[in-house]
Amino acid sequence: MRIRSLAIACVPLAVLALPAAAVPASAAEAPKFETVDVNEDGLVTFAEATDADDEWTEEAFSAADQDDDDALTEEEYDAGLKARGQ
Ligand SMILES: [Ca+2]
Ligand SMILES: [Ca+2]
Repeated sequence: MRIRSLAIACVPLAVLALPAAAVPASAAEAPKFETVDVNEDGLVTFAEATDADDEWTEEAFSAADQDDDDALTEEEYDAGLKARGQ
């Protein structure tokens, strides 16, 4: 009885784990602007970007930072993700 209920408890976990394992890392969606902007000042700094998403490089960040203020607005961030192929 005890073993059987344990087996039943494991089924939902196995089902949940499957879709995540089936998605290749490269196809994972980049985090949203609101998620990345941890201090909610409406700008994403390089530190915030790389903390949330290690795909950001300094080059990609600089290219996305259209006005060179070392921070990305939501528009700049989204454009930067598109430039990266996301
Ligand atoms: Ca911020
Ligand atoms: Ca900027």
